[in-house]
Amino acid sequence: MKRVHITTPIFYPNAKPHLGHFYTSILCDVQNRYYKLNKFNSVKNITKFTTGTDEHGMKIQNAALKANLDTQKFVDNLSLTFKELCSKSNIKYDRFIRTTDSDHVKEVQNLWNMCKDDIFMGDHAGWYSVSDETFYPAIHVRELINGNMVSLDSNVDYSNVDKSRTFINTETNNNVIFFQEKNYFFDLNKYKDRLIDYIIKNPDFVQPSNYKNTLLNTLKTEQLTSLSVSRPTKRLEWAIKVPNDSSQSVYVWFDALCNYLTSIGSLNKIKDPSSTESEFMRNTTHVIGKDIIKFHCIYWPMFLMSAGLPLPKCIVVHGHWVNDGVKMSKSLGNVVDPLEYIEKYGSDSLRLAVLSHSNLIEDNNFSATYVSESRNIVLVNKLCNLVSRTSKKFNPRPAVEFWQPIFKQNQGRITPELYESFDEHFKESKIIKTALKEIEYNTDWLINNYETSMEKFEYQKVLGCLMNLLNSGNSLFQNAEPWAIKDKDLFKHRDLVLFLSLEVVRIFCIYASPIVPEIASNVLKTLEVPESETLDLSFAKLGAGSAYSKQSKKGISILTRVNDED
Ligand code: ME8
Repeated sequence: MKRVHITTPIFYPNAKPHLGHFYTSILCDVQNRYYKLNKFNSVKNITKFTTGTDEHGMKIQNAALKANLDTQKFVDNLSLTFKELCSKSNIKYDRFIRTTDSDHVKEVQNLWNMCKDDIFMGDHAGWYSVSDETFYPAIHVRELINGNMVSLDSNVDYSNVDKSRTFINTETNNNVIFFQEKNYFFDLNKYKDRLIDYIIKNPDFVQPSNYKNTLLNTLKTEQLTSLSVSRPTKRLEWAIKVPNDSSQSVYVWFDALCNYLTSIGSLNKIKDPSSTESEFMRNTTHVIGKDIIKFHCIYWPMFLMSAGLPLPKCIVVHGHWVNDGVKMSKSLGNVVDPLEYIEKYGSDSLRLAVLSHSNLIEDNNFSATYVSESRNIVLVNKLCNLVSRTSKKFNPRPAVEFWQPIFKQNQGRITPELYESFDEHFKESKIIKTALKEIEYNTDWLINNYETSMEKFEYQKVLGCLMNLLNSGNSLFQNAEPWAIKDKDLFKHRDLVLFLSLEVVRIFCIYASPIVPEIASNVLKTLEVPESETLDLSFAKLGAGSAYSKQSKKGISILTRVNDED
């Protein structure tokens, strides 16, 4: 038995969620559902999947002010829109954490106390981006003068400049403001070498490796300054107070990162290496966008080292969804609303669309056609149509179960003897042989690679193979024309075609169930696949499980096309 913890970032509820939030959440939901499947090696997993909203900080405080709403009311309303996205997208979390939850407030203060030896008070002057909730060094700051980006002048005191002047940072192009104040600092430098060493010794800690290499390079070449981990309460009221010093409020990122601990349980329990809570933490996979690497791959492990808490198993990073090359973001307003697509095409179609057209390394461009094709071509034409075709009335009723023991005896392998035995029955076994080779090739690939690919979040590869499998089932049916077989001697031929088509559908649905859970479950129910077999990969082989072909005059209809114009 293994305990597994999967997390999305907790999102800022300063606006409604968009496709980027949907994407990270789907990557996690698929991973969580995958871990719930029984594997070939029969390791049972207990999973915990957490998501939520990051509700403190200046960004939220300002957004509530702008909306002229009480801050608590403001976050209550927007947090609900993130929950709604989960329920409408079939994202099944175990806990939706809000940083305003009372247990979390207590654990943030606990974490602060555990890190206390590395926290000190100091004077701070620097450029802060409220939008990114982070300080930027002066070399990454420019003043916007008549549309031109002008470097700062080291001889100028920027602490008292006119409020109408505009400064931006060159990393995210968001506005920055100069602050001079007393803050608590965390000593990052103390853990730098230990972190570099850890990342080198644990090559999968940050994945995929392109992000790890850039991170290591940054860590090795750039000077780390101490991190400011508090703000004066008079400037930041909407925050958790520093223990024993209410004049200072905890920095929103220190607060937010701690959610990953709170959602497991109390910090004191996590600290005990023999506890189940500690096991969850050691087996945590954080999934994040590349915009927040620094916080998760530098600050977070350092806070944990300082507190004497276990590090997560890995941090999986993905690229951004972009619109005309620019990152989709709430502040720019260039976003795609996932609910619009879910309402029109269904959640499975959007899940399938984003996962078929993305990988972790690159940025991805969204197109509405992806969703329409996922629904109309893949789910309706290829999957449900095959179910419908196999269920259209055949006379006499097909005895597809005749073939099941034969495949079972051969453990789903197509031996030369089995080919021979087909030849006894079939005039045209070439079609069957071709289809069998393809089906066997693809199921072999899944048996050997599904687990590794899923665990590396290479969903696109898995989908590629599943599509090939589905295509081979459709070609077999189309080419063999079982509906046209009227010769009694060839009924076994006809039933083998039906059997193999059903097997393709059944195997496809078991493997695809984490990605398109709703349709996979509907199809498997229609085929009367016993529930115990739907969640177990050992049944996802030719002849290894049971499926029943119901017959109806028109064929069973599970899903219909959506007209793009509607
Ligand atoms: O950063 N493409 O919250 P946030 C892909 N509260 N993913 C995107 C995206 C895009 N265009 N835009 C956003 C925060 N995301 C903090 C996190 S965690 C302790 C605190 C996704 O609302 C992606 O996962 O700005 C990104 O990292 C995250 O949303 C940022 O969400």
